[in-house]
Amino acid sequence: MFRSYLRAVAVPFVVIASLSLAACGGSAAPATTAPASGGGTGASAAEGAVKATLKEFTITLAPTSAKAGAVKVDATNAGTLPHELIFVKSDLAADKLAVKDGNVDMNALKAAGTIAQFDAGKSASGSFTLTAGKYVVFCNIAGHYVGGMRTTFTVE
Ligand SMILES: [Cu+2]
Repeated sequence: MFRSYLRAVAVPFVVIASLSLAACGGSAAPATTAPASGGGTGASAAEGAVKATLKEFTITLAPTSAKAGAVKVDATNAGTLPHELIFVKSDLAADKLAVKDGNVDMNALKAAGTIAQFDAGKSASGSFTLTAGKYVVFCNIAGHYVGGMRTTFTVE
């Protein structure tokens, strides 16, 4: 009488315990999703394009030269203010253009290419036909050229 009572209680307990153990073991850890890796430099700019990075107050061109003919310029505004990009053919050093009222005096100069003012965080591009020679490249928004937004570019 006592033995059969024990068995009647014990057996269901063991079955339940092993079931819940199995349930625990069966729960798989959530799959970890590896973040997609950056994978290096990614898509490169269009072949032959010059990359221009504008900010306060520098202009960085890469590369700093191109073959004569059609030159595509992809400009990125990495700064906090609107900027523009002007190419002028000149043998002068980047900081030697005539300045009037804080800006490059464009009266005596002819732009070989211009990317009109565009906002911070944006990109803009232009395709210019450039002949061989030296160029000064700058931003002519008030005070920006004087502030340092100027560099040189060579067309071979
Ligand atoms: Cu500027």
